[in-house]
Amino acid sequence: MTSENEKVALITGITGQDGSYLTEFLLSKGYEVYGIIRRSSTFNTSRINHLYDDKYKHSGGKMHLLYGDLTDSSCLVKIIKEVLPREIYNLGAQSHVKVSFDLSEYTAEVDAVGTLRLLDAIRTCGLEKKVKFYQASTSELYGKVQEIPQTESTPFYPRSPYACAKLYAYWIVINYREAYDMYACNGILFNHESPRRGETFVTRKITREVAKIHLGLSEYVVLGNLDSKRDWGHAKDYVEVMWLMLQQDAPKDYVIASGQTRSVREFVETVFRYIGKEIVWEGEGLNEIGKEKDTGIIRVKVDAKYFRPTEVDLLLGDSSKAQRELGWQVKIKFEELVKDMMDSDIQLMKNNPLS
Ligand code: NDP
Ligand code: GDR
Repeated sequence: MTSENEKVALITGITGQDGSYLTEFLLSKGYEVYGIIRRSSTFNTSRINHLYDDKYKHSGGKMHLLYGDLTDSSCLVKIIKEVLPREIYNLGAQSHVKVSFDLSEYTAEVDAVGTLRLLDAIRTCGLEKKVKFYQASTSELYGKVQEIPQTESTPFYPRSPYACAKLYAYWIVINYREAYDMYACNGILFNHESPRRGETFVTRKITREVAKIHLGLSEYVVLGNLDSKRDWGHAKDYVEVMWLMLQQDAPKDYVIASGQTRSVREFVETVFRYIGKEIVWEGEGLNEIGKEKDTGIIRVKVDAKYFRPTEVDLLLGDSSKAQRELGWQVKIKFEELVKDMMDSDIQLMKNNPLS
């Protein structure tokens, strides 16, 4: 398909939140972008349909989609041989931490062995000296708190099957870099959100449900652990640094974070404030019920079914290495992130109340 063009990228997970923003970013830089999509019984390209020249015919433009799966080595070899990418971004994953406790083996297959399969596919095609490889590593690797803030040298202590699988991926990337002199690096990204965030992650769940409450379409939101703290940034900022990591003289691993941490409870409060309501927390213990201040109406309920067997209590990243060496910094602040998500979900619920 392609040959000497330097600007050819292959993305696994192109249909996901990050895949869609990264594709937009790479297309704006003049790249030809190839994405691996999974066969699905329902459409799974809603985040990227607008990137075709003809979005109705799904054709034209510089984005091309190929069927494949990280559990299928032969398809990975075939795709890499056909596309001859210069950059590969491995974003594909079973990315839900809570779900990984139910789908532990599958999560390992995709997130751990899938990464190995992709690296081996590059070698099978003889492209290990030509391809630059980005691995979507994660702050979940830090797990149980060892040190705050977390940096590239903070010890890992994974707390879920997802994190254990990603830990394998992290190390196999480093091993292949050292063993085969590959340009391969890990972006240790902290939580990043957006209006395109999957609906079952906590921020999007909150903004969707509160948008419904705001429009009178729903009465309350049901959540799990309100006490865990996350370092939340905007996905648009974070995909840019994936590309930056592949434009350096040497491959390295970087922490990417906003440098601020907030609890889930604080996220809820910020969102309610945005629609002009204040929540007070009443009850006992760690995870109280939240009532609207003036009316006393219960808008937030806590259900143990959303708790995880082992939780990651506190994430706060220090990305000074990336700031120093890549010139990267956060552009979109927390309040803007909340506004972006809320405005988008209010509009979505107005247009389609049954979403
Ligand atoms: P999403 O869940 O939105 O997207 C995951 C993508 O992976 C989807 O395109 C999905 O396809 C694809 N995928 C799932 N299973 C397979 C498989 N077996 N073979 C090929 N593709 C598969 O995740 P995000 O965009 O939020 O995250 C991107 C990556 O970054 C993930 O690896 C995630 O673990 C990691 N990460 C994310 C962070 C975040 O805060 N968002 C932080 C740190 C790391 P489909 O659409 O068909 O389901
Ligand atoms: P996380 O994101 O596990 O950090 O993984 P998620 O939004 O799922 O959870 C964040 C925190 O919120 C608590 N929580 C709830 N979570 C969900 N999903 N649903 C709820 O109802 C709820 N109530 C409270 C959780 O217990 C947790 O403490 C994300 C994913 O994108 C990973 O792929 C990525 O690697 C990490 O971020 C960095």
